[in-house]
Amino acid sequence: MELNTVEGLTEALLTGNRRALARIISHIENNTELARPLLATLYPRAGQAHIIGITGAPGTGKSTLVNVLAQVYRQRHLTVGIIAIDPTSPFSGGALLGDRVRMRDLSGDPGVFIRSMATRGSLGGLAQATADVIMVLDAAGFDRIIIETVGVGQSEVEIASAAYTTVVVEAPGFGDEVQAIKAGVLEIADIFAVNKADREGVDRTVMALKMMLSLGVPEKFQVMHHGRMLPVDFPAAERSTNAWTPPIIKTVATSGQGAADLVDAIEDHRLYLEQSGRRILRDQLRAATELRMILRDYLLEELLARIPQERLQHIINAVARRELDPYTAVQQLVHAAFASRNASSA
Ligand SMILES: Nc1nc2c(ncn2[C@@H]2O[C@H](COP(=O)(O)OP(=O)(O)O)[C@@H](O)[C@H]2O)c(=O)[nH]1
Ligand SMILES: [Mg+2]
Repeated sequence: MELNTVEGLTEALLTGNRRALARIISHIENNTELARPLLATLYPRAGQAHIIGITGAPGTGKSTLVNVLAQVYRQRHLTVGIIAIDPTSPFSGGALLGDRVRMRDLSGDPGVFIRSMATRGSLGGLAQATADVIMVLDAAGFDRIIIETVGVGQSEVEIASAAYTTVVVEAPGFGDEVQAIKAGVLEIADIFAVNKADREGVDRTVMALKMMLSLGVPEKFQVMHHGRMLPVDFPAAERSTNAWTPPIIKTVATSGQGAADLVDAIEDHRLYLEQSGRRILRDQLRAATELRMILRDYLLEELLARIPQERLQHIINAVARRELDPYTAVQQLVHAAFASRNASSA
């Protein structure tokens, strides 16, 4: 099959060709000429996968946990796509941590596809590239897609918002604090995994989480700040029934203990989203997030393309010398971009 045309690649992808999958992802990562036509062709084919975000502080055991989760899903005859954003994730070389005998099952299994995303490029670029790769894996027919991110900052929250179910991983041994509070990812948790349950202090971590949950955690949508990008009734609809309390699951990723319970919790949440109608709301949230990301990049690019380099440099210098404040500068830049547009179209 021709693997250098949009049609050829798409056809091959849909019949399970892994080489086509890898090539399509490369086109997207390198933003080649084929990237946009491929994305446009594949977009209607996606929408079936359940997307799971795994986030938490470095060292809590996310990568190890993702490996065992994938194994449980494989035992249940579901296919799994894995995307690791954390550059330190031990996926890439196939050399996995933990119990190597158990882990061996993943490599060479055609029902598993693992991809590490480089953190090069702008952060917004990474979030967008990740969303695109998720979509491609979805179109390729993977039943479950797992994304591992380190829970710090807006970019990770954006990446996590691509997930239907977000698992926040905690571990004892980081002091008494719950790491998720520090990282600002508490609000996006649908499920808590307290990993390293073989370690001392696990019950204290569980207690701390329970206490926080009893204080009431705002729901996912409330931290996203989409404002006008969301349908007006979105928050009201999400708030109307608050039937999901994030469960706390103890796991030992290195032995696989608790992994089946965690998968059960993820599947419960998946059913909950579907039966309560919230999957549709989350689709809207995902669409809003994605549109916002694309729009932001697109508008910035368009704007910069319309402003002469010397003019931009002039404004930058003025801001640097504090002759101009950055807000007024932006106003001037936007005005200049529109003015040049009107001039050229006249
Ligand atoms: N004792 C113990 N160690 C674990 C467990 N899960 C992961 N680890 C270890 O913790 C370290 C960090 O794991 P990793 O999965 O890379 O964490 P990540 O940074 O969150 O992806 C590795 O040495 C793992 O072997 C666990 O349940 N118990
Ligand atoms: Mg990792």
